[in-house]
Amino acid sequence: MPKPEDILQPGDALIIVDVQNDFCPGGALPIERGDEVVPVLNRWIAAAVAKGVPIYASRDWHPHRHISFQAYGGLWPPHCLQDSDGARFHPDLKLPASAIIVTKGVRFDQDQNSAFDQTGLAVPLRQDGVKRLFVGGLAEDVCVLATVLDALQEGFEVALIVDGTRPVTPAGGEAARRKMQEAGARLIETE
Ligand code: VGL
Ligand code: ZN
Repeated sequence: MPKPEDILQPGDALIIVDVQNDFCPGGALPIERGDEVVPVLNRWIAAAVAKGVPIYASRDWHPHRHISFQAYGGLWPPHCLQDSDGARFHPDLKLPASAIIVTKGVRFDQDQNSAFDQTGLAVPLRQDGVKRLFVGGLAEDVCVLATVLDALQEGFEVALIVDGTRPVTPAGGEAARRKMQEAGARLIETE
């Protein structure tokens, strides 16, 4: 299987979705084996740094009264509260200082699962001439799915890092993978 350093080239960007404590075992909305994406994505991060490929890391960053929380009509327990430990990136994720943080989920009136949803993320990517995106993180069937579909809609070539993502449920993960592939994403495995 190919290595990240053999894949990444100028014109690419690495998009790391929501690798935050609350989505890992022990967190408020834990994804089974969610922490296993960290060593995989660290290899992609190292390769991106070596190749001068920009790294974007999104984070879910909710106010206490967020519409996605069960108490306010949503699906989820409270998670990724702004400035909380749960909202921090996983401590082993080796993001360089040059990584660009994309904050989402701050609106009171709607959720923003996609890193592109009202963040303007496509703007710096286009300014940098980025054509191909490599996407991994959490969760495969929620925010990774939404991000990949939006990225394709925005006209980017998109590859899902299959071993660098985990779903909330196995069935959800399978359905999400199928949707991403049908929408035109490439599925790549590096481990
Ligand atoms: C996510 C559920 C709720 C995600 C965010 O990052 O996939 N999932 N909020
Ligand atoms: Zn959320």
